[in-house]
Amino acid sequence: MEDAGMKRSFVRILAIFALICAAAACGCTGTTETTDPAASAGDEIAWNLTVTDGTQEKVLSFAEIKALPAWEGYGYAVSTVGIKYGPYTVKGVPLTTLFDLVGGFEEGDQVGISAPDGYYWVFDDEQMSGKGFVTFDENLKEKPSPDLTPILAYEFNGTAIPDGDGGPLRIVVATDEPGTITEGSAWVKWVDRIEVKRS
Ligand SMILES: Nc1nc2c(c(=O)[nH]1)N[C@H]1C(S)=C(S)[C@@H](COP(=O)(O)O)O[C@H]1N2
Ligand SMILES: [Mo]
Repeated sequence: MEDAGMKRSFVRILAIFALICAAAACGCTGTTETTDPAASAGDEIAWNLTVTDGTQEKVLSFAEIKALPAWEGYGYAVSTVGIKYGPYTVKGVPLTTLFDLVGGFEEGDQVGISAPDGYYWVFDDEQMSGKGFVTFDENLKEKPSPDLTPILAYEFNGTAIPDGDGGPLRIVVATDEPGTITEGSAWVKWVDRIEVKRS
């Protein structure tokens, strides 16, 4: 009798746990929520970023990245299949700030961003100055681009970026004002290497 009752509540707990896991894995609402206090504190996150220009190389810890001058704005992306992610408030470090650590970024240079899953994305110098991106309004109608800032983000909506959303470090093509959607393909997840390719 008591055994059956315990079994039932165990099954119920398992079912709730499975639901939570499914919701976390899905992430289809595009909102970011984390209640993990360690994740919001953020500084203990074990992750290294390599910044290089092929000659000089700097390896930065997550805490060292958070100690750099921060940039805050908005991010809103659309995937190739039309799923919208965001809008988020985003916080991170402009890529140009990172390049100051390895001799700066100059006209004609390009930027290669890599992640451990093998994804690789390139920004040209026009994009590094915030231009030359395709942008959309909330109805996914193409609209003229405001000035954009490619950043290495470590917070969405005031909390650490969960792994499922590409954290702890994700590229965001960010804006000063909400309401502009950028192409998700440039929002590299799990960034671990950023390279300036000298012209
Ligand atoms: N590391 C990494 N980042 C990535 C990708 C990827 O496969 N690996 N896919 C990109 C693409 S094509 C899109 S549209 C967005 C959102 O992809 P998702 O819907 O698979 O999360 O992440 C981008 N960042
Ligand atoms: Mo995509």
